[in-house]
Amino acid sequence: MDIEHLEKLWTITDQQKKQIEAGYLRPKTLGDYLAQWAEEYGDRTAVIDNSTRLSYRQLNRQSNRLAAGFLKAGLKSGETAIVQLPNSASFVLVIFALFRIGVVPVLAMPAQRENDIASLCDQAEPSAYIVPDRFLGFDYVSLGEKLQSRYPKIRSLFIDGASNSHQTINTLRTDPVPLPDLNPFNTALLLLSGGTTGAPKLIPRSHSDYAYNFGTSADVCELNESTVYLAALPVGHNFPLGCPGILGTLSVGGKVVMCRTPGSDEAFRLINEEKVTHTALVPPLVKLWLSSKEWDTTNTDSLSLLQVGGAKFDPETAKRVSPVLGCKLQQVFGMAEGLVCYTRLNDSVETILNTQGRPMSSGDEIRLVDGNGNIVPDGEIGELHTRGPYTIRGYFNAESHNLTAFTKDGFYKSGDLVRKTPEGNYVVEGRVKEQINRAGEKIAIAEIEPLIEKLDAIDECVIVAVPDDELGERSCAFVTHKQNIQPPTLKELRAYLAKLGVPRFKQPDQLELAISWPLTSVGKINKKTLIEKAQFKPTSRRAG
Ligand code: OOB
Repeated sequence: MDIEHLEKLWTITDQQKKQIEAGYLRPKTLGDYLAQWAEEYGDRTAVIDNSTRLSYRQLNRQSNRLAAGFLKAGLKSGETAIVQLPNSASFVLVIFALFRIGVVPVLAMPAQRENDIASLCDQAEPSAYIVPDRFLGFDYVSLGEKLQSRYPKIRSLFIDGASNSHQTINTLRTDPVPLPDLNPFNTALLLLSGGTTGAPKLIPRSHSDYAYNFGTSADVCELNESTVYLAALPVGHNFPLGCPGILGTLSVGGKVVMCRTPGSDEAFRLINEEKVTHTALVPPLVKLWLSSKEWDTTNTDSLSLLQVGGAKFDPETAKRVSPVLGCKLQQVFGMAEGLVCYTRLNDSVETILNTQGRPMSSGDEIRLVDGNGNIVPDGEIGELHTRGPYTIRGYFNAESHNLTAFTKDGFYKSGDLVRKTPEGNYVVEGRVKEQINRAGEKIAIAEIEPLIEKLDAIDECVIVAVPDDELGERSCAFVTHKQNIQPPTLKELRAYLAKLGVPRFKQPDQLELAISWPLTSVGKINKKTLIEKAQFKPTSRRAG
């Protein structure tokens, strides 16, 4: 690759230069990739949902027409737009249209509510917000209007579906116009972090690093033209989007099948009807699918690979995947910040059941360090720090946070406690972050505790992650309360949080009253003791 030539065209950082020279990053935008796929795969089906079936050519053409519509509606290159769409063909059209005009989509999850989106608005200052009219009974137009009145910078609310008062994705499309020339090394999309302390941070992924992410993932997972990928997890998440997910499948000419919810009823039906070969799940969903198999006789024989990641997958459940679902298992340990580890399809059963695999790229660097930042001896547990061609060097608009989230030499401090096996695979043992991984969805404890402490009756609140058979981890709020005020019940607490716009998954699953806090020898609250207590009383004040 001739760097001098590229530098004449675009601004390129020194790190990017190194990655280009090493052959990892290519000077091509995501919009250009779609145009190339349309050339190569033409009339093959690219994506289907319950009402739409788009060929590669149609996807390319319609996203060009939507790009023109967005420009006409006033969106400008360099702006951001929050995209909160469920799994649908529209999602793919919308993100490619935005990629093409250099408007950066912030990929929000359908389950997020006012508080979460407000925090994204604070960070990204979006010019547009793109929502469905309704999804799973929830009215997103009202949510959009509320946010628009709170954030006047949001000039347009675009609706996927029907609307009298706002522009819709369907009516927006118009004749193609010349599109801006974009730097492929610039940010193409903003993913949401799992959240460490406080609200999720925004993760800037460039056209070229994301293309490397899904392209290499597609290689490692051995996808090809006959791959039929079921998008069951919410597609704004890095796992179903680019590991290899939707984009990896499209890059090889496969077919993407959109599943609106990840439950087994819809998923099994689609696997059968569309002869799905690949899909990705978080561990709690695997358990649900496995138990559904006991009574659901829908034929799922076409499934050849189930990817499982996002949270620790226990080896006992892992063992049941192949016999019950009749497919191979792949463990995936990844993060929206970049690094993705996979077990390989031809690894031994031992490795696949008991490890979370190894990095997908020879350019990935991993250090396991102790509390002082020193590298731990081989085989011992340390915090995983990583750097590589597709791992970010900083969050979006978060300068002060970046000083602590990355090392001086550019490694991302993942907060995961990991050990390396003699064969070179990684096993996730825990994490140093204050975070709950509830069925793969990450809850930043520091975001919820202060909200609960605002209640008159509550003195102090400490939330802990409690191991849970169904969810992997559930959240338990311990509270000390003021003597003469009746503390809330779990139901009341949840209703209060819901009113503040906290989505259900972030509301505590369990509430326990404490009189005083158990302390460690250095005087910190002993969370281990709290977790044990919460486990000991698993049903005391849990909601049904
Ligand atoms: C994926 O991405 P995020 O950004 O939602 O969450 C990343 C965090 C990791 O730092 C780790 O704490 C946890 O989720 N995690 C796992 C895991 N995979 C992710 N913990 C244990 N075992 C695993 N297999 O979750 C994500 C991104 C790309 C692909 C897959 C998952």
